[in-house]
Amino acid sequence: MIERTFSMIKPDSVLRGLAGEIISRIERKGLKIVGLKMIAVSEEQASRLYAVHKEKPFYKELVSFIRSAPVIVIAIEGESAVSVMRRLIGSTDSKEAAPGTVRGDFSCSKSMNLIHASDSVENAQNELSIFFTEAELMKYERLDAKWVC
Ligand code: FUP
Repeated sequence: MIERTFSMIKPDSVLRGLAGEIISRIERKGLKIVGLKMIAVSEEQASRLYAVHKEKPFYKELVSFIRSAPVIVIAIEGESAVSVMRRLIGSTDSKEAAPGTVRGDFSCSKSMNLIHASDSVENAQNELSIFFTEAELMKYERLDAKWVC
């Protein structure tokens, strides 16, 4: 099923010059980028994105990290896009993330783990609405669409 998902290239990736590498992996996988922009995350956006973590001991640090430098927010479309992106980024704790994944290849940290991607279609819809208006999501077809899945 064609799904939409939300991803965020976090401050550590931007500051380490890894954004292009990560975007490239998403493109090369065959997923379609339908929205993309560099932003400074507002306090409100951070608290909406991380609402489920509000009571966690790491919440304050999480919000201050995500607001510490620019991020790149990405709207992605494709066959099973939610689970494909989750596999492409790797497990939360980068020390345990498999080689070949973004986190597995470029990070050893649990908190500075380079990238976020929604973990369900419902969360994707909600997270997309925090960062994109409908008008910002582009409609086009990739020329290689029928070759990649
Ligand atoms: P993920 O969906 O893989 O990004 O992971 P979670 O939604 O469980 O966590 C969101 C973010 O909280 C992670 F990207 C990093 C941070 N986090 C910590 O800093 N410490 C923890 O123990 C767990 C998560």
